[in-house]
Amino acid sequence: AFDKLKEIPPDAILGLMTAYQADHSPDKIDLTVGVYKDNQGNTPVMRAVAESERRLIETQASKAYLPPLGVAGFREGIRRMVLGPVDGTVESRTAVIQTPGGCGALRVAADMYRRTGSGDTVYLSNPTWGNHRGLMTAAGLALEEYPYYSPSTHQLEVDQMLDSLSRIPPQSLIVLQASSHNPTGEDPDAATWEQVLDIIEERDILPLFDLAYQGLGDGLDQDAAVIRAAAERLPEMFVAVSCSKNFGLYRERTGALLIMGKDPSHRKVLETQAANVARGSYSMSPAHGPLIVAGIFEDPKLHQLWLDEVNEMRGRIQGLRNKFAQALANERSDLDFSWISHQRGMFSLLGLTQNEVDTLREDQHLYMVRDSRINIAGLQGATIEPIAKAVAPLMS
Ligand code: PLP
Ligand code: TYF
Repeated sequence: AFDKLKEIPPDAILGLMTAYQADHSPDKIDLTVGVYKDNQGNTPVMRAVAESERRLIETQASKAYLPPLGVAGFREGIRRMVLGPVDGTVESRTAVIQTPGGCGALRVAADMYRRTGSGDTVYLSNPTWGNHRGLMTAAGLALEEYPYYSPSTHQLEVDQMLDSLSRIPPQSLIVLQASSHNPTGEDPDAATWEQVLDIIEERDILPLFDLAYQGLGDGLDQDAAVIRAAAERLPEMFVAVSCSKNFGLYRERTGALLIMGKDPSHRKVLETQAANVARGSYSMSPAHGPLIVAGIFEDPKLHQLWLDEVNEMRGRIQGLRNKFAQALANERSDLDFSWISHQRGMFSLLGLTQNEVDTLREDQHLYMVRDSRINIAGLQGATIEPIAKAVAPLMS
């Protein structure tokens, strides 16, 4: 049977990470995979996470199975982190299941959508994160795109997006990145989000909000603002939450799926369906990460430490954006680079061709994703200027 299978090339992003690791040049620079890095290029374990994990290991008496929906303190804490201080109705309408990372949540959502029988198509932004396509296709959904951003003008394509959304068939599924859009760094402003929600409500479209960078854009509350607005006015939605970036728990595979139904009586149905989808593949989600997160949510001092660390990460990213924009402007007084400062989160698209990206990698050991996405957190005080000098001549 296995001889019928063909080798598959590595993931476009993770493959470059491997290529970078194999490069022996002392000058190599990694702006590929979206992990937060400090000024030394390290991705340290967050202090609040290390302390919570230490306590967990000291006190944990068993590794026996937990209930299928996951750790109660984690589920409750995530609901509050995402929805904020909501009124009891929204809370009682919202099912929460712990998932293996944000990817696990996206896949469970896609499988659940299939089960509703409402449709077989999902709408993704153009461009979007490559994994969205794989995850949605694996669930049996057909892919469609809506216009989102033009890498050549560095602008959101608002009119084209709204026009396209207003023609999506009712009950379709749409993936919306709530903030710090991957790969563009460009998010709709509040007024544009309102227009998007108007269309979604009017046309009875089912939104799947992807929330992978909460806290790293404008702030924990601001980054979930569109989700909170949607919770106030829409009957149904999914939210796929990742703790990979804002808790630095990447490899622990920590996330959650929120499923908001029309009224509280649906919640049990949604929870049992989600648990059943999970049982059909990985049975239940790993609990180490969620127990660490619950330990942070439940201790006011650790919670504050974590908030401070998230704020520090966000501040560093924003500082790097400003410095990088300035360094580029020093090279090219003919261009306006303010878009790099006003974009949010870890990523921006430089707008280079694949050939240019390949040449930078081969000749200068500067690694970025082939669509010219850079990880802003991968910039360092000492590398900003050489990077600006390498890429500025190619930009427009
Ligand atoms: N969605 C987006 C847009 C992402 O960039 C990521 C990032 O890694 C995820 C979801 C989920 O990641 P994970 O499954 O590692 O939590
Ligand atoms: O976009 C990124 O770099 C992150 C990490 O298959 C990532 O979201 C990249 C590729 C992948 C899984 C995670």
